[in-house]
Amino acid sequence: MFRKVLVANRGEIARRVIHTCREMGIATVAVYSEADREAAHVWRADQAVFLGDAEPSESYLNIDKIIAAAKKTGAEAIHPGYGFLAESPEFAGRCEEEGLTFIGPPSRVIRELGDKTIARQTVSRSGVPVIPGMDRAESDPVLLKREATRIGYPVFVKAAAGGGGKGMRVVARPEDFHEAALSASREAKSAFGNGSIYLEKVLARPRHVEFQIVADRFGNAVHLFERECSIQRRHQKIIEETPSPALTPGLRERMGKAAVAVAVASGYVNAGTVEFLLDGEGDFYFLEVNTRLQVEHPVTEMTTGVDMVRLQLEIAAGNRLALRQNHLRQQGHAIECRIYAEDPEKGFSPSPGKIVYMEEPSGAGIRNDSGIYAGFTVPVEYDPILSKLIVHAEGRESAIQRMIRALREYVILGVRTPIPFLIDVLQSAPFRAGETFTDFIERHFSDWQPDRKNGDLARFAFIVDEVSRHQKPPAVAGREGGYPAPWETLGNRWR
Ligand code: MV4
Repeated sequence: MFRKVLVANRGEIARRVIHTCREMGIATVAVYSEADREAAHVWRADQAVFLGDAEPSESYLNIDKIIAAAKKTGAEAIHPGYGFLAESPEFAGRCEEEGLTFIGPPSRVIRELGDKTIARQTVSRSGVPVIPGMDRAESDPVLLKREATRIGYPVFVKAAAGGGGKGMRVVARPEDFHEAALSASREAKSAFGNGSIYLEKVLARPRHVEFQIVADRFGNAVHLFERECSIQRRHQKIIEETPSPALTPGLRERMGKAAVAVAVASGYVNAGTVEFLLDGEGDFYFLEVNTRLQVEHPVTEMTTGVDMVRLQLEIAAGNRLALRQNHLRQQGHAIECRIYAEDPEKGFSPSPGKIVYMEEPSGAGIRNDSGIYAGFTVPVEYDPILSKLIVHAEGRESAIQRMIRALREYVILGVRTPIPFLIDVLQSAPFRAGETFTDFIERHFSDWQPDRKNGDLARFAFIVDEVSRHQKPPAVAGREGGYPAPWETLGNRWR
């Protein structure tokens, strides 16, 4: 096993990776930028290397600086976390050339799966259903329009180098095709440096169900079941859970086998995610492969008992996968809520700033993967994720109850968070009924506003939210003038 690992990331995921390294006796090296001099991931590592200015290109996206930091500190391997360089074939390739182990798939696999048309070809050959459409990118507008007619409107115009929602257009009518294809191509060119586009049939009201896969260098591959990720807004996931309320045991088995077939067909090594869209008829279609550890991996860990980062380290070190598919079980139900520094009353716009006070939920079945502490200033330069709250309980109903309880306990003052919004989503009838479709937020919560009149203890999270806005603690019903909560004693000092 490695003696020292560099973690090329920040925030909650850097700390998450460090935790497992520590449990395995592996020394850790953090990297940080000017904006992260006081960030929690820096303290928790055994060593830390300063990269440079806050801009990602000078810090967490700077391949040369990160490679140099690994060499200087004697790290043998680099864990990229998610985002930043996690799915960069150039970065994985540089690690390979420099004799450092990239904790992820080989650069060739990242490159091939990063091109969505190559991925579609590979997956089609393995017999897994792909969404009807084109298997290669095309730039000739006449040929593209002919393909659109063949597929049938509405069609999805997608960037070959895209994924996660960028460079995508739905085209409903032939007369709109040309303009949409041009603008999608231009957007893809500027976002990915590659303007290639291809077409797919549009699936109506799908669910997003993804399978966690893991494969070793010896051709062994298993899946660790699914995650339901349909609850999102503008391609940003908000709530993830497992098991998916949409899967039957039979469908789960077929989708799991398909996910493993994708892993085998692509020569996959390490942990990855095979995304599917599931339609109303119970038919599923391959969407894309994410070649990284995902934000939502903890729900898989809670229900399978597997430490995903430990698996990644074992596989990267060249060990054989010890897991067997028929030994893996899903136990209970897990839900994750992403806690961002964003204002749910202002269109979820970023809300950076100093966290002046914080109280974290605790108790049975609760996990809080956090990158913050009271006193930390959330930088404006990066993805504003503060933490992920994960709960585990026996069933879906009890997990929802536990999550609502935990969200109500969670106090973060100084920045705005979506906690009151999340509580309302979890309490809503459609969520409780398992109506998890990709249009859920749009359909049920597009004009959400907090319920300001309800000021009882049951909406504690909302109350503290109000306090941070109005800077004067409201009377708390039912506390009979007992001790004020710490945040009630802060007066006006937090803003
Ligand atoms: C689709 C689709 C319907 N039909 N492709 C959005 C993100 C990107 N990874 C793929 N996406 C979609 N592709 C076809 N042919 C609907 C979506 C989609 C979506 C997918 C997953 C989660 C949320 C979504 C929200 C809107 C659209």
